[in-house]
Amino acid sequence: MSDLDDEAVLEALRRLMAEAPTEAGKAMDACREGMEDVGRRFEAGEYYLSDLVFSGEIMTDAVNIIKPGLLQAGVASLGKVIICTVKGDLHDIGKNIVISIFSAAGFDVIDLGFDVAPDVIVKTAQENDVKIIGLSGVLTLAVDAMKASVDAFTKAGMRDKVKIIIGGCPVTEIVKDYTGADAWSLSPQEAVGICRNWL
Ligand code: B12
Repeated sequence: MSDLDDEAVLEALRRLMAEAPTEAGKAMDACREGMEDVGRRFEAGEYYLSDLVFSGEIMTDAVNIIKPGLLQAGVASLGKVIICTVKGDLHDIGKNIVISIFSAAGFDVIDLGFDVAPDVIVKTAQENDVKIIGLSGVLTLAVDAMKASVDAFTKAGMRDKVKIIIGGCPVTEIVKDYTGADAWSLSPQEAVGICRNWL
């Protein structure tokens, strides 16, 4: 992945799905690590923006191949959840993976897309009576946008009516505390478990 060798990545994943589909989660972690290396090589000036775009395309194709292995058996609808990438951040590959996994787990997902303003998230939650909000972001500035989104629920007097989970590469326990979110995770599968417990 980090060498942007799309044929090698996709062929390896096709083989994995034929031989050991239960290992799809590990393959996803490996692809993400590869993407992190792409980011490092971009920072070092070795890769250009076009390489970032290409890495995103490989990741999307990779996820499409391993998705059946990632998805758990479908269950009856668990309830609604809003998922979006926060204001100022245009990265949506991770968000889309989270949506696939939440949908497959039985959540009714409202996908607000990327670069989503806090008031749009609050309004959508109000209008659709949504109790769980998933915020994604990969830029450092996404951390402040996540905090602004959580604060918007407080200002609207709705903070105790919703649970908010955040994710994306800059997210840690410290970021969770800073933003005021209820939980954080980098693993969509783990996040499904957390949200099931909330329900
Ligand atoms: C692909 C990519 C792009 C693509 C995005 C395509 C797309 N449709 O998303 C393009 C080329 C458009 C792009 C643009 C830019 N990018 Co960019 N990009 C990346 C790259 C290489 C990979 C991101 C990615 O998709 N990772 C794979 C996914 C699967 O991982 P993930 O997002 O972390 O998601 C997983 C988990 O975190 C979790 N998760 C994610 N969201 C959520 C939400 C919840 C609720 C939960 C529970 C879990 C969860 O689940 C996912 C699956 O496991 C990263 C490098 C990196 N380290 O991530 C840089 C990176 C994020 N980009 C960076 C930069 C600088 C930019 C640009 C500013 C470049 C420029 N000069 O224009 C622009 C930003 C534009 C903007 N305003 O957003 C920097 C950010 C630096 C910073 N500290 O802020 C990075 C880190 C690269 C680097 N090291 O310099 N980028």
